[in-house]
Amino acid sequence: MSQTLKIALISPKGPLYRHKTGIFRKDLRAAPLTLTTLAALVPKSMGAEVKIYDEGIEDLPLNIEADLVGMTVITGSAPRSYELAAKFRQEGKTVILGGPHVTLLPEEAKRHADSIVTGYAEESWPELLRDFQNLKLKKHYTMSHSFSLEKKENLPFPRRDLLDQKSYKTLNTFEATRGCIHSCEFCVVPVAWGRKPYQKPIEHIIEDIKQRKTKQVLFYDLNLIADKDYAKELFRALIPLKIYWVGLSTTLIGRDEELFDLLIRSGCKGLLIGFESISKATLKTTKKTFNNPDGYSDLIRKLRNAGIIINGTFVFGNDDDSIETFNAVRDFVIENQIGLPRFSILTPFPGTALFNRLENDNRILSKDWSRYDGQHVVFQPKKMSPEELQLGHERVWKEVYSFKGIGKRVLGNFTSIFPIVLAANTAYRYYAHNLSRFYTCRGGLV
Ligand code: B12
Ligand code: SF4
Repeated sequence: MSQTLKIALISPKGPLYRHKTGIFRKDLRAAPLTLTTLAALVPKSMGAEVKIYDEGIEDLPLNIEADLVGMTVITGSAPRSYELAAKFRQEGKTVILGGPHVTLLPEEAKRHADSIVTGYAEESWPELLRDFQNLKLKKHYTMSHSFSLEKKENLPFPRRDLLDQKSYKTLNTFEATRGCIHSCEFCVVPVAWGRKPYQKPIEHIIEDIKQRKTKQVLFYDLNLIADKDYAKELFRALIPLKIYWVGLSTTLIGRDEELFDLLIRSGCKGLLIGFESISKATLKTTKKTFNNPDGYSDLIRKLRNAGIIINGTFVFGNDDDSIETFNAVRDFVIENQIGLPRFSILTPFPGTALFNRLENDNRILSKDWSRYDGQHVVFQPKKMSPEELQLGHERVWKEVYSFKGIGKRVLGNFTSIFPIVLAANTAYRYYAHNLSRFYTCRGGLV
């Protein structure tokens, strides 16, 4: 080992999210917080040199100078992560793997690493680094039951200074909370991290935003309103900053007037909302029954009237979906003028209740994790063939992002961030029309 400990933190590319030919154009690339957070957690007393590599924006150098390599792994990037891990280990580097996929499948990940970290790593990562320096590295570090984001000593501000600023649309990404209180059948969140919201002290988030001197904020929290009281407090604290922000919420945002009012006053201009389906039967199967399709149009209108752009997400391939579902969802999205709709193919991420159900029914067709990216069919659908699902999904993307489709939708979204909406629509149009080029196999099928 060199005298100064050298740490390389890498986010390996997935099939859709890759350098140069990647499908996520710069307009859709906001800086992830994973590696900047890990970099900030390296104890200063170690005097380590830390470098960050995001393979989604740059090719990795042929020779990375590092004693220890930490990689973040999501399911779609697992094969690439394991390939890189083998190369680095051959070169004598110590490889640590962490992230959602490692948390879901620790035994698999262990086979490819010197050590793994499961769960959130605010406490375990510094412990691992100290053990490494003392030549006492353990095989597995995990999040303790008492883990909390409330302990200020665990929360240095992310090292955004280590990122290549030019390659991202914005570095101003933040998170106030992690986790979720719901348990939708397809979701990795309750399985990986438990049904619990982890919350940072509000003054900590406000200080981070202030230090960035930014007026435009993107929250990565998977469900910012999981705990409504906390959300109200956060929104109240955002009001004096006079920023505008975008983030993620559930459809429940429309059902609490005080929360909704504070949301608008806090500067919210865009929300990603998982509508998932317009069928009650499907929502029942997926255990997302708090979504009520009868109320979707009213909610969408309410948000649009408040000047909030909706990034509405829909999933195809549930057991009640048939080939009629594609046109029904397409028409719903266009008629309701959803500003930025997104579609994915139902993906049974390993470890989820959905994966277990399909596995028990012998309906998993592929365990090539690189295809677990929401755009490939990896299971046998019930009311259509895998090919019909793949092609129907691709067709909806194209029709919703045709010039006519964009025109009809954005007409209802003349808000203060209209130029951003237009740019994002253009980026999604590119995505829609190039999707098939990014399939990892012929026609996107197994
Ligand atoms: C930014 C983001 C992206 C970015 C960048 C992806 C990346 N590689 O980071 C983009 C937009 C490209 C993206 C794409 C996709 N994403 Co995404 N994304 C996120 C998001 C919103 C934020 C990540 C983040 O910054 N989190 C904050 C940091 C601090 O938390 P963290 O990443 O969990 O890291 C902590 C721990 O997990 C741990 N840790 C993580 N990695 C490591 C590594 C080491 C070495 C150690 C020690 C610890 C450690 O330590 C950190 C501190 O506690 C998360 C959701 C979320 N809020 O986490 C989804 C998430 C990671 N994405 C997800 C998915 C499904 C996707 C897509 C498939 C979506 C789609 N249909 O297109 C694609 C996949 C693209 C591909 N494979 O090619 C899932 C992953 C599930 C899975 N099993 O794979 C998540 C968890 C969201 C969800 N709904 O469940 N995504
Ligand atoms: S509400 Fe969203 S984040 Fe929460 S469990 Fe359901 S899909 Fe996952």
